[in-house]
Amino acid sequence: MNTIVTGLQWGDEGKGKIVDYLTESADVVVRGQGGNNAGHTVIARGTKYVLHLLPSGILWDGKKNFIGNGVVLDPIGLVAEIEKVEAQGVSITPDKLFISDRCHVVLPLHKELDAAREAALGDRKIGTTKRGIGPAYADKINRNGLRVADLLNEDYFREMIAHRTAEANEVLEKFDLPTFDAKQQADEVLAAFERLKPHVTNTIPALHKEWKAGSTILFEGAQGGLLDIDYGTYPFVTSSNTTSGGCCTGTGLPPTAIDEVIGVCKAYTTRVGSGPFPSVDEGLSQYLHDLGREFGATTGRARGCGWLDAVLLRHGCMVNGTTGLAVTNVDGLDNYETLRICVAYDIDGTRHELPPADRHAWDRAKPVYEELPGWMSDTTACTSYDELPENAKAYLQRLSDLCETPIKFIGVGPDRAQTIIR
Ligand code: 2SA
Ligand code: GDP
Ligand code: MG
Repeated sequence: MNTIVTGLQWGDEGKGKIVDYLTESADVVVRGQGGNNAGHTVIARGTKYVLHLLPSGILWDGKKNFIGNGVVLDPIGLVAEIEKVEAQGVSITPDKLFISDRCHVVLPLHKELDAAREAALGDRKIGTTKRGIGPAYADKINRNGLRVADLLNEDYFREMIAHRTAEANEVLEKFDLPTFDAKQQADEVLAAFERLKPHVTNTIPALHKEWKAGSTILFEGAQGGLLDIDYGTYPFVTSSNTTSGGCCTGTGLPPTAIDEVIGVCKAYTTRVGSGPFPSVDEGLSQYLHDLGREFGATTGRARGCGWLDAVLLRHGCMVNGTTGLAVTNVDGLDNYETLRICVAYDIDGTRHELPPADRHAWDRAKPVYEELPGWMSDTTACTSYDELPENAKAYLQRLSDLCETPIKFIGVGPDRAQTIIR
């Protein structure tokens, strides 16, 4: 069985934990989009790991991890991440981590351009992670990007980075921002790349070989469906296809290689960065932040929190072809008396069961809520569905009905062991 694990909300649904859980029975874990904007938290053997570019399977011995062609790769960031994870006792060897030679490279100048654009947008900023993701994907689409294969050809890389730096400097000068020295930038990127070189390969035939040999492959999605460049809350999205299709274009494994699509959602909704969030709720945000929860795994930003939004989940299940749900953070609602689920939006008096395309309509979208009684008890020690309180089961059943998708996993705590299978 080859399975995609994808986020159904605005990221941070707990994909890292679910992927880590499923890795036990997988041979291969592969990332196909995004970059080190991602922050996937895994708590294994009592240690907390936050992974950005490394697939979550890296924490296991004997598993192969692939960074596929659709990922934008920051060599300096990846080396820092490898060093951090190695300092936590995980070895990262060329038989464990494979990097596609087709990945586009995130350069230091991309990060600066990302920050410059955000500053220029002022109130209309996207709220990016400032990891250079947008500018790197823009260069890719503009056919102006540099790929990992280009890093293997040092002279060519230096020549191209000189052109790209001159272009970027023109923009940066306009904003009175520090400009880049092409040589220094190339030196830094190439120095970092030395650590990565033994991992670089043509991952496409390597993945096909695994597929044909019957290996179990897990696709690790990053960000979430509502941040998808096509299906998300444009323009407040990331720059890749975060939905299941992106797993194919980003790895070279075709749709026929996929057996299951697990959509991960929290039992409530969170969002970092700007953009529409109809079911946001101040009281719930405060409650969860007071519990020390919902801070960004990459930037530490406080995430806005709100009620479960079935409009978004319905759309996400449709676009992803979700075959099963993983509902995480059920324990986050343990002590809330009355819970709400947004079942539709009221936009100018019309009921909408799916999200609108018109960016201005979002400002007028009023959530239509259903109320359900909370369970007011601790679920964190529950190990089976039957052990869950009746009101928790009713809440989950309603969620499943609204999405027309069965629930296969339930998270009642951050630890790998706090996962209930249905
Ligand atoms: P970008 O940096 O160009 O991809 O930002 C564009 C939008 O995508 C959102 N985005 C994310 N949302 C949730 N989690 C992400 N990863 C980190 C985490 C975020 C953090 O796991 O917590 O630490 O702040 C992630 N990455 C990108 C971003 O907020 C913009 O709305
Ligand atoms: P990802 O980006 O989708 O992998 O999610 P993040 O790691 O950014 O954010 C999810 C947060 O929820 C992390 O702090 C996880 O440790 C935590 N988490 C995941 N599942 C559960 C759960 O079922 N209960 C609790 N309490 N925390 C969870
Ligand atoms: Mg995250």
